[in-house]
Amino acid sequence: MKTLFMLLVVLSSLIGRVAIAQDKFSGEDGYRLWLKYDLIEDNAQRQQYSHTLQSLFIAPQSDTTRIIQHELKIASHGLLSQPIKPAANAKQASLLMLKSDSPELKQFKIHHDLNKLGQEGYLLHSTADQMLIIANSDIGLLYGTFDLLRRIQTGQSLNKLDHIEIPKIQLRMLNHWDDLDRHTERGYAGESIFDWHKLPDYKEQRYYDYARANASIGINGIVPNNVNANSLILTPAYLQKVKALADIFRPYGIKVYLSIKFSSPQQIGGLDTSDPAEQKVHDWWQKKTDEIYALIPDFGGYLVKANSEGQPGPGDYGRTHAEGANMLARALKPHGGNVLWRAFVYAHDAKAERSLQAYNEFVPLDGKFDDNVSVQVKNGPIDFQPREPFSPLFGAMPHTSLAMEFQITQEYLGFSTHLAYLGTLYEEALDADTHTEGPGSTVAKVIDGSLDSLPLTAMAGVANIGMDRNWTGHIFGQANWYVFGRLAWNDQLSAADIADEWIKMTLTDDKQSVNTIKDMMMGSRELIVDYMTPLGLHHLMDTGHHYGPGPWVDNLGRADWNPTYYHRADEQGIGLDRTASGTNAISQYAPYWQKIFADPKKTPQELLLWFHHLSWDYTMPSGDTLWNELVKHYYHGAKGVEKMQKQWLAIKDQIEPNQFEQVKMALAIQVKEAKWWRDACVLYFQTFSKRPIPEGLERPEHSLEYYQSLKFPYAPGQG
Ligand code: GCV
Repeated sequence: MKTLFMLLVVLSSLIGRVAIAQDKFSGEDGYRLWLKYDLIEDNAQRQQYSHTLQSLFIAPQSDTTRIIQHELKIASHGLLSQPIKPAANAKQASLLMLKSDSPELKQFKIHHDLNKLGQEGYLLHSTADQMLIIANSDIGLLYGTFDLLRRIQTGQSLNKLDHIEIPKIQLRMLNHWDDLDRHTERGYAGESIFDWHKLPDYKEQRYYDYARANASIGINGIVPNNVNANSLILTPAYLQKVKALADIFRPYGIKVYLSIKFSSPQQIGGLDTSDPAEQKVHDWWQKKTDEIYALIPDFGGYLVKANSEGQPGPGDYGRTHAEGANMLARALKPHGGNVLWRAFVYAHDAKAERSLQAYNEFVPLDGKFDDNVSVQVKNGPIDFQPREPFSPLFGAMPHTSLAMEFQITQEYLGFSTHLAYLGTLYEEALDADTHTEGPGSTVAKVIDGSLDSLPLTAMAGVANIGMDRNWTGHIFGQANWYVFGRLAWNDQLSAADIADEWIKMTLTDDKQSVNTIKDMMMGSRELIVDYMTPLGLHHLMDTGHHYGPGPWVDNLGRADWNPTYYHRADEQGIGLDRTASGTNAISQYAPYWQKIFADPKKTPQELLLWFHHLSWDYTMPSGDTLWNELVKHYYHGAKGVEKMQKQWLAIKDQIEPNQFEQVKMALAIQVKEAKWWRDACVLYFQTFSKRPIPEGLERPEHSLEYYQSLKFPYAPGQG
C-alpha cells in the first residue's frame, strides 16, 4: 500500500512537471514574427476588411503570384476566418492585382503615371467596392500585398486609398556575418540559418519563411556569408549551394550577393598573385563571375572587406580601394551586378587616430569608383557603438555612391538579452544633417541619392538572425530586423510609427499596452547608452567577445583596440580630445559642425566626451560637475531598465504567455547586467576622479577587482 502511494506521489509529481514544461513552452514562441495574422476580435473592424478579402483577381500565374495568393489565403483565414475565393473576372473581384499593362486596368480611372512605380513600386487604390493593387512587376504586387495586409493587421482604414509607394533606396540588404561552419560572428541567436552542409539538396522550410519575412518589409538582397570571407564560397560545390538559395529567394524579390575574399585568385584559383593591376587577376575574376551568372542569372554582386582587420586587399599590392573595387565591378558590369566595398578600414600601421582613418583613405578616392560600386560606410566613424556621431564620410564624397551599413545584431548593445530598439539609433543617424551642402544635407539624402543624384543607392543591415526558434534571440530583436527593412524602404518613416506597427502585428493590439511597449522601446537605446557609454564615451566593452564592461583594458596588441585609448581617463579628467588641440577629427566635418564640436559648451551633451577631454569638475549645463553627471547617467540607465521591467510585468495579461516569459527572463538579465556595467565603470573611473558617488545613490555591489576578474571564454559570437 505504502509503495503504491509512493508510486502515485512520484507519478503525480512527474505529470505536474510535464504540465509545467508544456505551459512554459506552448503558445506563441515568436517564430511567426510580425506575420501572425491572428483573428481580429472586433466584429466591426473584421467586417470592414472581410469585404476586401472576399475574392481575388490576379493574372497571369508566376511563382510570385502564387506566393501572393498563398499569403492572402492564410491572412484571410487567420485575420478574418474566411476564405478568399478566386474571382471569375476582374469585375466580380473585391481585390484586384493588376500589372500596369493589364487590359482590365482600362475600366478604372487611375490618374498616376505608372511608369514612375519602377520595378518595385506599387499603387494601392480603392473604389467604392473594389481594392486594386497595381504594379509594373509581380514583385511590386507582392510588396503591395504586404502593405495591404499590414494596414489590416494594424487596424487602418482602407477607404478612399490612392497611395503610391516607391522604395527610396535601391539595394535593401541584409549582411549575414555567418561562417560556412554555421558559426555566426557577432551572432547571438544561435547557429546560422544557412546549413551549407545540407545544401543544395536539403531546402529548409526556414529559408522560405525567412524570404517571406524579408519580402514583407521590402528587403531585396542578402549576403549569406561573413565579410571575413572564406574563399571556398566561390568554389563550384559552394556555388551550387548558393544557387539553391538564390532559386528559393528569387520569387520573393530577393537577390543573393556574396562576400568575397580578395585573395581568392591565389587561394582557390592557383594564381601567384591577386594584384588588381595584373591582367590574369582580372581574367580570373571575369571567368569566376561569368560562372556565377551562368548558375544565378540575377546574382546581385560582391560585398568586400579589404585591408581591414587582417583581410587581404588591393593595399597589399600598393593599389587603392578604387582599383580593387573597379576590377570586380568590371567583371560584374556586363551582368548588371554591383560591388559593395566596405569603408570599415583602419590600417595596421596608420598613425592617425582611428576615427580619422576611413575618411583619410576614402575621401581622396572620391569620383574614382565605377558607377556600379557603392562604398558601404558604417553609421559612425568607429564601430557600431551605442552612440556615435555620424561618419564624416557621409557628405564628403559627393561623386561616389555611399551605402549605409547599420548593425542589427547587438554586438555592442547587450547581445540578445538587452532590449534595445534600434529604430531610434537608425533614425538619429539618417536624420543627422551633415551640412556639407548647406543645411538639410542629411545622411538620409546622401545615401538615398537625393543630395547628389548618384547611380546606386543602398542600405545594409548586419543581421541578427539565427536558428533560435524566435529568429533573433530576443523577441524585441525582431523589431530591429523589422525597422531596418522599413527604413531601408523609406528613410523618412519615423521610428515611433514603425514601433507602433511592429507591436500591433507582433505583440498586442490593446491600446494601453501598445503605448506602454512603445514607451519602453523608444527609450530603450538611450538607457543602454546611459549604463554603458554615457556622454559620448565609447568602446568600453571587454576584449574579444565584447561582452560586458572592460574600460580598464589597456594591454592589447594595438593601441586602438584598448578602451583606454578611447576614454583617456586620468586624474585631470576624461574623454578623447578630437579638437584641433587633440586628434583634430573634427576637421573632417563640415565647417558648421567644426565650430560646434570645437567648443565643449556647444557640443551636444550626448557627444561631449567623444570630442573633448574635460576636467572631472567641468560644469555641465545642469550646473553639476562632469563626474556627478557621469555617475548619474550610469545610475539613470540602470534604473530605467528596472522601470522597463515593471512596465512589462504590468501588461502580462495582454501578451501571449510564451512571448511574455521570454521577454521577462531577458529583462531580468538586463537589470543585472545594467547594474554590472554601471558599477564596474563607475568604480573604475572613480580610481581617477577620486570623487565620491553622489549622495542618495546605492553603492556598487562588488569591488572593482571583482568586476575585473570576470572572464567569459565562451561568450557567443566571437570573431
Ligand atoms: C566582421 C567589428 C567586429 C568584427 C567585424 C568587424 C567588421 O570589428 O567586432 O567582428 O568583423 O567589425 O565590421 O568587419
